[in-house]
Amino acid sequence: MAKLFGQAFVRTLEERTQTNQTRVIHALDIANTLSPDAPDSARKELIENACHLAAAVGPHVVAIKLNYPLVLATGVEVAHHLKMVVPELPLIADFKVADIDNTNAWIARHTFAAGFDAIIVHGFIGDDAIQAVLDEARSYGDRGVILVVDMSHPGATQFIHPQTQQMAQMAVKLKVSGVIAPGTRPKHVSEIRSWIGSDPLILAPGVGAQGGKPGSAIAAGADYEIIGRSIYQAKHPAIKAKELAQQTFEVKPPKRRTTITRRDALIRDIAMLLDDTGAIKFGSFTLASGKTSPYYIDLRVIPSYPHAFSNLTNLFIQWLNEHPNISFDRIAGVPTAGISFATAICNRLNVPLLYVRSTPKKYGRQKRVEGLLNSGDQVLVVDDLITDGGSKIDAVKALREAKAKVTEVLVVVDREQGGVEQLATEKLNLHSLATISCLVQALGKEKRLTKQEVDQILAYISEQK
Ligand code: NUP
Repeated sequence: MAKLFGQAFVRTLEERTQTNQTRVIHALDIANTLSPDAPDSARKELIENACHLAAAVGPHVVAIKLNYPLVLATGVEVAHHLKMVVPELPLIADFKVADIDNTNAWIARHTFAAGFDAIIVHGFIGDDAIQAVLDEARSYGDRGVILVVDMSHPGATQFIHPQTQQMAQMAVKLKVSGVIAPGTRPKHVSEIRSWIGSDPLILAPGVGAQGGKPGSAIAAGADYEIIGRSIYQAKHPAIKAKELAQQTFEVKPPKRRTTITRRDALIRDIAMLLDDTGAIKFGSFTLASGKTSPYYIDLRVIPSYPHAFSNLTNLFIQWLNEHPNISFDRIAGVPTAGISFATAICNRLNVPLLYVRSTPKKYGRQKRVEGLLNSGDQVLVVDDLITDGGSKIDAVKALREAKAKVTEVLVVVDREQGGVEQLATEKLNLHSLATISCLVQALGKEKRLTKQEVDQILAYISEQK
């Protein structure tokens, strides 16, 4: 798959979609009400208001978009102030860049240097002038570039819309991070999706104040809806943002070819994360059984890498969101590694945590399940790895004795050594973020393992089955 510009930016949006359950980008256009004659004090106040609003709506949006009036009124340093208050929120500069290559490069430089994560550029200026921005995006550590291929206002149908298809094709050729499509015309959003394929993001403004219905652009194939006035002019912007987040998230987006590529992307991300942290190692290792293995996995190191740990938690949550049929009241961690993963997931999802001791407490009521469990609670069991499933079955037995209902077990890596079959004997379904063979193949694709190594390890894995 072609690598799009602004991978980190795109990933952050995708992760926030899952963790915060929203597909809203807030257009923080609050300077639209400031008179150009306003005194300096009003401009300072504007920065404070912008920060205040961003912090309030932050949990319900994936990113913040800033427009010209705000930046003209406050200076480009508004980005820096926002980064201090909401560092987790990507900032998009809606500058609709539309100049010659040299000037565009300078606009992009100033924008990225100020801290913006992505910039919006007009498509009609042609590929050389867009390429100048892409070059800057790359030299500033791969920032995002979003191309306007259509717009949401009525006049867009005069000159822009007739050229949309060609601009969409150029967007694919240039591998931009995403495109702007009209939230006021969902039919055109689906057309644009069919032209650009599954990879580039679609950001659709025009929802709310301009007449677009919340969720309708998402239903037509957009990834995000850009919403301004409906939020910042609301009596309670955070409540309104939350409501819009729900409306955009509960919509079922049309099936994209990405179901496959997203799965592949998830496996690739896990593979890279395990490789980067040394949680997976390749070579020749002597196992406790005395046998040698060409790989060794120890996921207990991951929590010592806070960034990787947080990313792995996001991947767990992404997986859970993609499997809504797996419902649970509580999550139980299996000692020892499973407890740290279960804790992180519960914390993010606001779900009660349990954990299961490997041996009963020596005093008191000899409990094995720690935490609050009601009889009949549906419990999801989480662990790092599964080999043959022994420790999972043991934990499930303890949970069932404590009157929990347990049918689902989720692990990061399935070593494919009979875990699925063993668990099935206890009426348990095993789910894994990745199997060992998928991880090895992904590392081969990423050139972290040679073809010969991949073949050798895959042969070993199938011998173990
Ligand atoms: O086609 C476009 N339509 C549009 O509204 C492209 C845009 N970038 N926008 C911007 O999205 C617009 O300038 C404003 O910042 C935001 C929509 O705000 P609102 O209509 O929800 O208040």
